Amino acid sequence: MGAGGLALATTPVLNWVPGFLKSDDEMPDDSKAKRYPTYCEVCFWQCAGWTYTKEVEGKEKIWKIVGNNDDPHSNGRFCPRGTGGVGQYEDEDRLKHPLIREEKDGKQTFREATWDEALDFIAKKMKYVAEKYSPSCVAMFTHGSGGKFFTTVLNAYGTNSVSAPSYAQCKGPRDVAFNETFGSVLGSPEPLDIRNTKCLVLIGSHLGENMHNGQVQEMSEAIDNGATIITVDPRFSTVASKSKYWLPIKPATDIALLLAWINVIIEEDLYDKPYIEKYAYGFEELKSYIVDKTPEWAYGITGIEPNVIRNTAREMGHASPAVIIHPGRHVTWYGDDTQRSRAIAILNAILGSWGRRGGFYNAEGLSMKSMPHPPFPELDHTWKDATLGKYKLGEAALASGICEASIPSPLRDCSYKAWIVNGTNLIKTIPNNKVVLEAIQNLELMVVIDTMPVDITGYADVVLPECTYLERYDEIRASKHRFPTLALRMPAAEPKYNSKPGWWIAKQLAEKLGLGQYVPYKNVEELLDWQLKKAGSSLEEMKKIGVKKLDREFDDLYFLNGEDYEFNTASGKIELFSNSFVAEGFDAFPKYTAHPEPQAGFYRLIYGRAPMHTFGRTSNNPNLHDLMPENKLWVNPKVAKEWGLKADQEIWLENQDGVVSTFPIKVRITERIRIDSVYMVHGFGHNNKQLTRAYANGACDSELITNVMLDPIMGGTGMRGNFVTFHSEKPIKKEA
Ligand SMILES: Nc1nc2c(c(=O)[nH]1)N[C@H]1C(S)=C(S)[C@@H](COP(=O)(O)OP(=O)(O)OC[C@H]3O[C@@H](n4cnc5c(=O)[nH]c(N)nc54)[C@H](O)[C@@H]3O)O[C@H]1N2
Ligand SMILES: Nc1nc2c(c(=O)[nH]1)N[C@H]1C(S)=C(S)[C@@H](COP(=O)(O)OP(=O)(O)OC[C@H]3O[C@@H](n4cnc5c(=O)[nH]c(N)nc54)[C@H](O)[C@@H]3O)O[C@H]1N2
Ligand code: SF4
Ligand SMILES: [Mo]
Repeated sequence: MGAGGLALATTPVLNWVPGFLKSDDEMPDDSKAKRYPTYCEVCFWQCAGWTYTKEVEGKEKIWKIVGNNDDPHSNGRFCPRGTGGVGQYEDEDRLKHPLIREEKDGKQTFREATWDEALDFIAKKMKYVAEKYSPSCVAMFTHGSGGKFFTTVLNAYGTNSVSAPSYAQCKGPRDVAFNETFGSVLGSPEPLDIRNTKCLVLIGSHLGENMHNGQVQEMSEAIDNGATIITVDPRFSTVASKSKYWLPIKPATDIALLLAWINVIIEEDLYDKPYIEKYAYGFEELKSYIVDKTPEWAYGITGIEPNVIRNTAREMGHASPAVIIHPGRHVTWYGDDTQRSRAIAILNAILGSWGRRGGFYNAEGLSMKSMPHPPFPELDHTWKDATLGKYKLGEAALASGICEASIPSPLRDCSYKAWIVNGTNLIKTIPNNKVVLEAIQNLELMVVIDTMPVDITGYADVVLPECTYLERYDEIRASKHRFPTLALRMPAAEPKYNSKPGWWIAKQLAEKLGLGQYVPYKNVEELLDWQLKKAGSSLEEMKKIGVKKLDREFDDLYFLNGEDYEFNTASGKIELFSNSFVAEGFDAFPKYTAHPEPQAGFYRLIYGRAPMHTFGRTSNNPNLHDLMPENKLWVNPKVAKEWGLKADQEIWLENQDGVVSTFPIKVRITERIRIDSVYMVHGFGHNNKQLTRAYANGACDSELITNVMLDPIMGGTGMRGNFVTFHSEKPIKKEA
């Protein structure tokens, strides 16, 4: 297949974002190159692209990956991590064979096993757990594509306890808040009309470091078109440097700022009156509630001056309805996160941005059909039982909740006995890993399906090496966007070593469990072709085009002027006042509550992303490791001076509970961080020596996050209430 016709779509100025493919001349032009459609697995944005191969010494080799022009997630260009994805395939530290834990001379080791042996072992143990306890005592954790194959097997076996860290450790509070307000959980990609917006407000969202591709590109387009960017962040983030206003807020006080903005917008009549009259419920109550939440009140809490609060509110009001207060993504910060997200939802509502051009559009997608199979068995316990009746407004299983419910307790008549962990490194992902470790000690079986030897693989009874996304077929990506799209991932190379694709592993396991009728296809090609034909395409067509754009069913991307609309909420309206919160004993409107502050000599530990890495999953990737081998601790110059810290000096961190970082971290002295906080990128400080590049490089934020502030509404794990102090030499570790 030739490689012509790859001119880039519109090209916003992206030179402030490191590493994006910049122009056609970086595209493959070798006429001998073959290309295979894929979508990226380096992060969860799932950009669609092409994997190119070329012949080297008579053998076809993976060469490079570029974006697919028809794909709205990538618009034809990949971020540096996606471009570096070839490194996942090439990484010689990858998991190579199935492994079974065994005890030899009193020592625990892993031995290599065949696939048959490993899967027989798992099926036997799962049958035993089903008989001795119940199939519903098996839980799965999964993050990333491929999860559906395993979920089907588990549903057929008799459990629905399937959870992802992208809920209670990431966007759960936002999902609940937006669902209660607008009757929608937003999803991914978020339906934000950023390219048409006149004003974008970022509360912590650090786009440009958070590299969610389409959003970064659209923000650049909006900036080029003169949109106002307002960034609220205790740190001068990359996007703060592109913003008209940077509000260096005191951490943990955003709710006060949001309420003051609502105050100004209502008091100064800047809200969208006809919209509110037509669509909203509870405006008068809101108006009385915010009377005293003035900019002067918020100033004392947030440190943001009243005139700045007023001016930024006016910017939003004048841009309305083409304004977006970004709902954020990783929002589990301080335990009152659902309420902070509610404040964001309410602010968007009064500005009339929901359903409007330059605000939130109405996304449309398609769901893939399942091949007919027998009904799933009845469940004697569900994931909801894990939380003992708490968090009724939550809509998905909590990964942290399942961990807790795996530790036997008199409060429960059943605890989880076995875990299947697919593509999530729970030890570094769920805060307070003491609970995770205690849960694991109580399991009768833990199976880990991963591509790399990470923390969690070290605790498994059986490790199953999945091949990388470049070596496999996977589920069809059928995401919602301005129009529905389908995207295919197919292998561009044979699986290396003795690794296998997830779909194959799941199907084998189903058959060994006697559940073959739930996976009624010979191979994944047959399944995908069947699904694609139901959706108006075929495997053959998708292999050629990679991405198929479908027409919208309805022409309703935005509301028409004055259109009647019923929201999917209890009142059928946008709920400014939340009756369901009140019914569950929570405040109808978001309330600011003060959070603990660091003691003298301690600094709030905040963390975030870097453009060239995704969590800990890329730190050993040979391409990306070279771009950023370790993280550094951002320290304000005043603090550095007080402590006598020098640039690049290695220090150890100790948190409020006496937990000391395993590895030291280098100091980066910069004005770009407030004096009450320090900052590091998450995903470094790996403990597994088999990660030959990533081991011991930088420090790990997760181990210092021992204080978890639980969100009472949905169980999210607030992680930013931890404080650290510095040691220039490694202190003797205290018992925490
Ligand atoms: N390159 C890259 N991009 C990614 C990822 C990745 O691993 N790498 N991961 C993806 C995923 S899964 C997610 S969920 C998103 C997360 O990305 P975002 O949703 O953008 O994450 P946040 O936690 O909002 O962003 C961290 C920012 O919050 C600031 N901050 C800390 N405390 C406060 C506070 O109290 N108030 C305010 N206003 N700001 C504060 C920090 O200084 C930092 O700049 O990124 C996605 N994109
Ligand atoms: N301390 C701290 N904790 C956090 C965050 C933070 O910023 N700081 N962020 C939170 C957020 S927003 C999120 S979304 C979660 C993310 O949590 P996770 O998704 O658990 O994050 P990763 O560290 O990327 O772990 C992914 C695992 O998947 C493996 N993997 C990669 N590709 C494949 C594949 O193709 N197949 C399989 N089977 N495995 C694969 C990787 O090797 C790695 O072990 O973490 C949350 N937890
Ligand atoms: S944003 Fe980057 S890493 Fe994420 S899916 Fe797209 S190209 Fe891959
Ligand atoms: Mo996330």
